[in-house]
Amino acid sequence: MKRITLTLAALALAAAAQAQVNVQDAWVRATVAHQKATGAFMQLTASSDARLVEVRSPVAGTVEIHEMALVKDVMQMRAVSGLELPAGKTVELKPGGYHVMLMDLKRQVKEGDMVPLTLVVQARDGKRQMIELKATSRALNTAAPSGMGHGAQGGVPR
Ligand SMILES: [Cu+2]
Repeated sequence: MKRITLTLAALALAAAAQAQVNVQDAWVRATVAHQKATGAFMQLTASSDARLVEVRSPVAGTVEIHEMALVKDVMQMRAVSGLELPAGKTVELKPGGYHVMLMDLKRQVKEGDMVPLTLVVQARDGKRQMIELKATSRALNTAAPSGMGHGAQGGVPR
């Protein structure tokens, strides 16, 4: 019993030292059958400087953080090693901008599905925390990122 109490106290201390990251409006673009990749989008606001370094999801074999970049006059997406979350600033992941790329999808993501995502956020001091959330799947008629060239394989991760 004593050991459990101590562990809880240690966890509480660790939590207090971490940046609070507020996640809003997390959603995933619904897919059609056999589609192998899709995007996840959200707004992130960190209470102190932090960096999104990794995203995991059980629906995808590979998850990357992507940016859009103009390569030879063509907008392409490419993987980045992380996304800065400056203190107090809302960073928007949206179609046509930064996004979480869910690749090697294990199943179709249907409209209305709740897609589990784990965000790994690193604070300035190197401490990492995991944020578990569920993103709602939405079917949108806006232009899909898949319509653009995909530079993830050829891109140089920073
Ligand atoms: Cu992408």
